[in-house]
Amino acid sequence: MNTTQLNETSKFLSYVLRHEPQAIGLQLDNEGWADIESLVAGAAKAGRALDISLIQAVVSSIDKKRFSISDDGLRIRAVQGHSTPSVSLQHIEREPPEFLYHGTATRFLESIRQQGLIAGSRHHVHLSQDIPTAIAVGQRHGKPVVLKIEALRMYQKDFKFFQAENGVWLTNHVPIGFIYQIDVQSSARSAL
Ligand code: HQG
Repeated sequence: MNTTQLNETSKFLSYVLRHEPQAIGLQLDNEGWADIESLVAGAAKAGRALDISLIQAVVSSIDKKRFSISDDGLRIRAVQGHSTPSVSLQHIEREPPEFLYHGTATRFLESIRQQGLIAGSRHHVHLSQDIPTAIAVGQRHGKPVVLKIEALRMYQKDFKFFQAENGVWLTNHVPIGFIYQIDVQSSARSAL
């Protein structure tokens, strides 16, 4: 199994386990679990050779822990990042640290200034625990920019925070008053 094969399989699993299970006739329960046998059968019908050893290799090789397999080994799910309406994962609600970070791209800033951070097509706004992770997330969209979020102050004002199994922090909406843009080089912060 080479890295390309693992990455491609990971993308395919993200697609069907987070966004479009119906593309291969797969059912997810509302906690996001899919039967591995049905996943393999659905993938085969769609012309993709997938087997349990490849799935296990992807699950254990990805440092971000995107997926988890049930204790009985029969089911798999994505631990966060869903957009499909068939899933409503009950994430653990938690008190966040004082600050969390959101990586985005400069082209979104104007709209974020108007609306704050919104979940868009996903179920939550995703927040990172550290700046390097936020930079990597932002780079996926263009020229990265890191926003510093006053998470604890939000929590004290009754905004809910959740933590996915892989450590990613989630919330429903971040109003503009809790967001600062930080200059990653000098770590100075300014109002957005
Ligand atoms: C932006 C990855 C305009 C938001 C990562 C982001 C993450 C706005 C984009 C996970 C906005 C949505 C999620 C507003 C937010 N106006 N744009 N008001 N509010 N945005 O991909 O956070 O690799 O849905 O800044 O590790 O980039 O998939 O979310 O740029 O945890 O496992 O709208 O995906 O994990 O983009 O990434 P996304 P994200 P995986």
